[in-house]
Amino acid sequence: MKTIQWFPGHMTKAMRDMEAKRDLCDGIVCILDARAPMASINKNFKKIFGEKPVLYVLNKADLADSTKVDGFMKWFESKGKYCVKCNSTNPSSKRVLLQKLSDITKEKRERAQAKGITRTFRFMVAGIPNTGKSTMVNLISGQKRAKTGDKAGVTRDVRWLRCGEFDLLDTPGTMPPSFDDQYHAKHLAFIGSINDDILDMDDIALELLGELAEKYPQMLTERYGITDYSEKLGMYETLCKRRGFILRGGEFDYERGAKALIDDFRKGRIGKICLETASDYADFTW
Ligand SMILES: Nc1nc2c(ncn2[C@@H]2O[C@H](COP(=O)(O)OP(=O)(O)OP(=O)(O)O)[C@@H](O)[C@H]2O)c(=O)[nH]1
Ligand SMILES: [Mg+2]
Repeated sequence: MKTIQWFPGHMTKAMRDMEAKRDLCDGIVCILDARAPMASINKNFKKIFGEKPVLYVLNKADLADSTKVDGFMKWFESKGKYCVKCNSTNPSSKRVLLQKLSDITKEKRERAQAKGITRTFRFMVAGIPNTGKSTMVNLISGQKRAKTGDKAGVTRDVRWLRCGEFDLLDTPGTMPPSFDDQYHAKHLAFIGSINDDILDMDDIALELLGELAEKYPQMLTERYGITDYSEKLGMYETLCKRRGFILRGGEFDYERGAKALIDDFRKGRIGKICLETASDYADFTW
């Protein structure tokens, strides 16, 4: 497979802006994708977040395998981190998120109240591209003020948005400048956090089939009639056959097959999936 690398110029500027705004903030909301929580931790965030309290949000939990997501919730908590799982497209998540932000700012609020001051609290909303940062800011603000979209790199500049008691800084999705491990880079490609234009979608589809065959084989059987998992290309061809992706002349239409598979995965049509397991990350630090 071709090595995945992607670090567009606007991310350098975004990370500089984020670091400059950090000291204005009472905390950070770090949005992760619940389908690949560890791949969505950008180790460079440590420098940007400094010592501020961080709330880790396992977003898109509606698309993810809840047992594994709960495993990660426990994992974050065991490391002394604030954590919540959420679906930012569902209005009922607003209350849960606000409660967490209130918990994190409790002491500061009480101190301000003791002095008779009413103040707002500032949070920077950070994360890799396409994890739902702008969607979450809109959810909390109760209005569609930040632009959202189902591809990586929609937000281009940092922007403050007043959300009741909180001021939230929506930020562009940012990546580490290079991926030190391609296993996690692949997960980012699967979930749509890397611009599809720089990816070889055939490659990505084959890799996704390989990983699903290992972790969720039954789902491949149910959706695509795949029962022989021994070969990625064989699975790809079964998928194309099942969906009628055959070109004139009888060749498989791999391009349509790849697009269908990746789209099905991203929209949750294959099933509720989490590609990572908390117990594999016992020694993980960042
Ligand atoms: N199913 C589901 N979809 C979500 C959720 N949160 C966001 N989305 C969708 O994910 C896509 C990306 O959302 P954005 O809010 O634009 O993501 P972002 O992190 O701001 O992306 P960038 O600005 O590109 O970094 C959109 O199509 C959203 O509707 C969620 O919790 N569940
Ligand atoms: Mg955005």
